[in-house]
Amino acid sequence: MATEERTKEILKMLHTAVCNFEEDDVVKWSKIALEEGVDPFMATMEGLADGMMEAGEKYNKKEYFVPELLMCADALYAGLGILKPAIEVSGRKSEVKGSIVLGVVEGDVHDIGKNLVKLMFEVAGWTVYDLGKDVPLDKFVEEQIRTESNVVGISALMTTSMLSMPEVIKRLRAKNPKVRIMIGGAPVNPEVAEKYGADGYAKDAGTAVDEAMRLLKMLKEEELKK
Ligand code: B1M
Repeated sequence: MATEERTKEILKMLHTAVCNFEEDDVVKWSKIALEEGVDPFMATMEGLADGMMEAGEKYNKKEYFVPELLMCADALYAGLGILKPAIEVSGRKSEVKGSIVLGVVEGDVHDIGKNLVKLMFEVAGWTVYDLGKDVPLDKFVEEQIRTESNVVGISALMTTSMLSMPEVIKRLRAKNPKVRIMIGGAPVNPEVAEKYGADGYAKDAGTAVDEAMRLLKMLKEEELKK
């Protein structure tokens, strides 16, 4: 079991390797993290995902451009390939197993965060219908009807693409007033979620499943009242 100091060092190495798009190093440090007993979810979020955040800051400062970001994303996914099975093994299975339609809204190709959210639902034993990225608005509605999922999760990473969220929510409700809708992504916050008429919001992958469980509970309680 790694000491606190060693854990910090491993997280830092993962962070730096993603940010410097050193895929081989990401693989190496992901394996070390597992060998030394670092929590794989922590390694993913506080190592890999944090490294991606720093890459974003470099992009803001014009030190990085789109090609560098893509190489950072490749490095992150190389690490996730190693850590994901361990997260699945260590994951807590929730008692309530719902199903969720998940996707990144039209006009937006940022899917790293959505994929981490998906991973957490899978780990918790949910059935995930992943629509991917740049999803046409009606596709969310069609997939919810096809799969009869209780929850729909919509992700957006841009202040421009998030503007489509209220329209998706409106169309989903028009077809199925009972569906529960949660939204997330960097430009989204609880106030935006309320303004857009979503039922729920999660700040990150670590809290997304709990929020969906809250929505399911709400739905069940409403049904019992009838
Ligand atoms: Co670009 N991009 N990008 N990008 N990119 C941003 C989002 C940006 C903020 C960078 C910046 O300018 N500072 C900016 C958007 C500005 C705005 O808001 N208007 C931007 C831009 C402008 C662009 C392009 C237009 C650039 C160009 O081409 N000139 C272009 C857009 C293309 C398009 O979508 N149409 C573009 C392209 C790209 C890449 C393809 C190169 C790449 C994406 C690769 C991929 O995803 N496969 C990329 C990246 C990597 C970023 C940044 C640097 C990092 C995003 C990321 O992966 N973060 C980003 C800057 C930033 O965010 N700081 C930026 C790591 C990830 C783990 O976090 O996605 O926030 P995040 O997910 C979190 C939470 O948000 C939450 O949980 C996740 C995990 O904890 N969450 C949910 C997410 N979805 C959720 C759903 C939920 C609940 C929680 O429930 C349903």
